[in-house]
Amino acid sequence: MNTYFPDVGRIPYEGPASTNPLAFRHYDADKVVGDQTMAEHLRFAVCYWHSFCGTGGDPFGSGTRPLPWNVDPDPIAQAHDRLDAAFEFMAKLGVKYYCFHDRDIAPEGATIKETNRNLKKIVARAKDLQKRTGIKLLWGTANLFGHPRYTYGGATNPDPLVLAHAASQVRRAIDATVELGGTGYVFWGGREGYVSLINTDMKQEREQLANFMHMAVNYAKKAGFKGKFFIEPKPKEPSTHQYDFDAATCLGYLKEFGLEDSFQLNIEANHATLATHSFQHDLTVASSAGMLGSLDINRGDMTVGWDTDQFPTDIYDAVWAMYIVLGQGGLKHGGLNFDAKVRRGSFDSVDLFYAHIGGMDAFARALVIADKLHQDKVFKKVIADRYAG
Ligand code: XUL
Ligand code: CO
Repeated sequence: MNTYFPDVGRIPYEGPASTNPLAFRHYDADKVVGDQTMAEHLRFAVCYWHSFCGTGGDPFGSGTRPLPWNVDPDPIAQAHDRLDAAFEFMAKLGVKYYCFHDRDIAPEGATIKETNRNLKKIVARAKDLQKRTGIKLLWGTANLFGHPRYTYGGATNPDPLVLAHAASQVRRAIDATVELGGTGYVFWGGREGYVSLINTDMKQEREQLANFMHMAVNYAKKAGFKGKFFIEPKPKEPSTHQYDFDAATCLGYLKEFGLEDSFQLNIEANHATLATHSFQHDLTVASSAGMLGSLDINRGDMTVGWDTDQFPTDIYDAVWAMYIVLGQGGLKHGGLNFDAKVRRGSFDSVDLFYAHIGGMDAFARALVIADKLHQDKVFKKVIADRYAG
């Protein structure tokens, strides 16, 4: 496997003094921190949609990334090429997990039957590549926001035919996740919300979404899913208001509809900040309720108000995240998924390596610092003293 990134080899660990941009300075996969290796603590996952489908385009301009794996005119051949590129990249980077939406890995066909067949074919190939490389699926999900049919939502759509389509799509995405051994399944509801309350029955939509989630849980049990469902909170974008607004809203929602035993939360840094919280805030809300399952580690730009999905480089944010993860004894079913994309100007294929190496180094360094903070018990003591009365 040396087709798409021929100029890059396996990324080595060279230590903090290295000036080689294609080497890790802090992420040393087998180094033991506390009771586990860095790889076991961090469980990094490469994000399929941004890394292998993202064109670099934005609302003001077209794509800039060449994406040589997305050029074959036959959509199935293209999906195969994309898988090959992803596994070559992950193996060279030394990341053990990945995450996808159904439509990132396999194209939609002319009919539902054809779409389902496409997904099955690609899943078989992914399974084979997983076996050959030892790379695993962290979580799967269904894209219920990209196709025009989902303009007014998937699970909350007022049209029963669209709702049925969404349900059948989630069923297949759960099958794919089970087949590939994923330990998580994510619900992120980009269009499960409203644009205007004038034409929205919020009570009906929230109930409809909960029924949908119950159906997914029941189906997954039958399909042999042994992992956890995760809700990924986000306040807005693309909807004006999303029902999965933030961690606290989602916890209340899960309780209100009796879903709290089957679900945990997947907290994303840039979603927390869009909700005018910090990453640390939403992680603490989830973790202190025993409901923190997984993390999407990116960051926003505090001077703009949208989801820029930048690679994480802020060491303070990363330390807090790892302090909270270590404090709850790790992530059983989840991991750290890079829901991040290279900037529009970073169109050289090597830039994808630089971006991941930077993010992995930031979190590896943060893990060591967070472990020391736990050992020193400085914050624990301050808090214990403060509440001693
Ligand atoms: C969108 C987002 C999603 C989810 C998966 O903001 O974060 O890509 O992570 O659907
Ligand atoms: Co995300």
